[in-house]
Amino acid sequence: MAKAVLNQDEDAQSDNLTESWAQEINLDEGLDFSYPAKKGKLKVAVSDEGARIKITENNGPMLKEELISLGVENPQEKIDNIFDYMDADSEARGTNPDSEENAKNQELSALEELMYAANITKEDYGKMKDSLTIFGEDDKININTVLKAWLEALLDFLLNQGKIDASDKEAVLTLRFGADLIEGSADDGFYASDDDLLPALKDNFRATSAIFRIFSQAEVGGIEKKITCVFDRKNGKVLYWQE
Ligand SMILES: [Ca+2]
Ligand SMILES: [Ca+2]
Ligand SMILES: [Ca+2]
Repeated sequence: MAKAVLNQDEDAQSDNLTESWAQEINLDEGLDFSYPAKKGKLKVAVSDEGARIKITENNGPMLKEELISLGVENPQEKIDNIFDYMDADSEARGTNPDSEENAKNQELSALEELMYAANITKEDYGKMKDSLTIFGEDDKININTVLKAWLEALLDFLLNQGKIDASDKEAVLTLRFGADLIEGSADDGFYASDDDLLPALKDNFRATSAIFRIFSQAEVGGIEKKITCVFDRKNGKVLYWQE
């Protein structure tokens, strides 16, 4: 059902929160498609994987900003630990000699594998898991679906680097969240296509997404089943499946 909604998407130039896939769904909670079926209940929630930051070396500096705003302690060290776990070599970067211990030295195949990286605690993972991803056709984030807190952090990062100025930041936030600057209110807007993005934002942001996370929860005869899958709409491939 969720796949069908995604495949019927009305606008190829933009994926944003006014569209059917998100419209019927509260991005935080998911929509309850609970129907009083004879014996079961079903709940489906779709979220945009492109609203998350992809864990790549390129995105390292932005990841650090994100970890800081998520309240992860020693963010630079944790990022070093994560990249050491993934990078092909066995040389510890940073100051922690244990950083390469038991490293996979390959790309992650599931986000949960972050917990195997040196010094990444369950608590760290809990803070990071809803904001990061290992999926994405490139390193860019969908400016139309990213949460306000993350968008602000990323814009501040670009501001500090001198890539944008304060009025650029204000213009982006006003476009996305309206004059009230409140996320989720009636005056929120979106970018209709990549062409509308400031040139300085195009390295980090896009207006569309290819990859979505679908969470479904079914209850039949008192037995509950939860499935999370990550789905690439472009090629119809399931990238991740967890029951
Ligand atoms: Ca390394
Ligand atoms: Ca390594
Ligand atoms: Ca608003």
